[in-house]
Amino acid sequence: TFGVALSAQAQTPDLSEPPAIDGDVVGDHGSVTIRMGIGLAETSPQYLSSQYFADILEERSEGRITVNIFPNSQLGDDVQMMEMLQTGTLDMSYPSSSPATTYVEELAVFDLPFLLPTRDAAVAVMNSDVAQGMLDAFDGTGIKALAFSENGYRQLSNSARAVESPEDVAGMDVGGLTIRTMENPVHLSIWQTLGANPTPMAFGELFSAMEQGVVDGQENPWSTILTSNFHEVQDYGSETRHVYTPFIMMMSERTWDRMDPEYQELVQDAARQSAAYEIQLSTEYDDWAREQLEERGMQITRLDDEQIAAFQEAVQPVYDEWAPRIGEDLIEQIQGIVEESMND
Ligand code: TK8
Repeated sequence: TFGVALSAQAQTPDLSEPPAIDGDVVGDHGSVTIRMGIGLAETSPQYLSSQYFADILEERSEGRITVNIFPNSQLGDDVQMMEMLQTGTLDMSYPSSSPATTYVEELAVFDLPFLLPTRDAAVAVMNSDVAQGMLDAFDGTGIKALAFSENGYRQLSNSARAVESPEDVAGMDVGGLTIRTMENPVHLSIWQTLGANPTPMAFGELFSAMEQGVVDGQENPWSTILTSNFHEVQDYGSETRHVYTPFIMMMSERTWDRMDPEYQELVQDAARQSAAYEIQLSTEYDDWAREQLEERGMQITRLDDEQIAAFQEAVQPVYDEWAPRIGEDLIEQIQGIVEESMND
């Protein structure tokens, strides 16, 4: 069961319970303890689905495989934890795809703004052979990439002013917003193109940077903004949905290689099942989190199609710069999957 701290209770909608754990009990191949570091809080879909992952492993190994989850970036941020997987000082992590482009460059396709217009399209892309091929491309880096799930649609927040247009980001007379970005060159390009002053920064440092005014704002899905209490230091939100970011569930290759093939198959199955559950939770959380943020005083600007179109037009130079570097063929493949999913 998912005990969430009472104080956090108010931050958790009545979410769907995870699917019942079915599947055979695996053979006895010894005891395995997995240390898993994640970036988000215990109330996040990322944590709740990681707990489900742990429950599947524990139940189907009769307690021989246990997973200890360390949330809130307490073991480090996405970049640091991926390095810890490579050296084997951490067994699992769950970063966004964006900082992982240093290992698999093709992942940067997910950072192209407005590429994935609907969640159905995003899920179709993550489940596609070309995306699964990106997970396979981690082989040999020291990281075993197990499954994609949903970080979600990124929304802009800031402490300076309401934003409903690219001009509001650039602040024609008062200067551009300073925006923290993930450590990813396409995100830097997006906010530079919009006239902001982007600053790459680890997620774990972001709250205090906003509290001290080092940055005006950041961009993350509503559920992350809520569960990380960003509304305490951010007065304005804008429903830009400018990028859909996946999470990638990862294991150290050293941990993976030490496990019996039957345990490896169980870990792979559990990763896929918990990733599917995470996408369901993240979907349920999204609108509810935005309402909670408004109740907690955040002034959220909803953008109409025309205002979104103005942002899409303003960031076109990002495609001009990055399409050749990411690969026109890959982008066309992804756009083909998007169109197919929209026609279903
Ligand atoms: C959490 C991060 C976070 C990401 C970011 O580990 O860095 O802004 O969106 O969710 O992966």
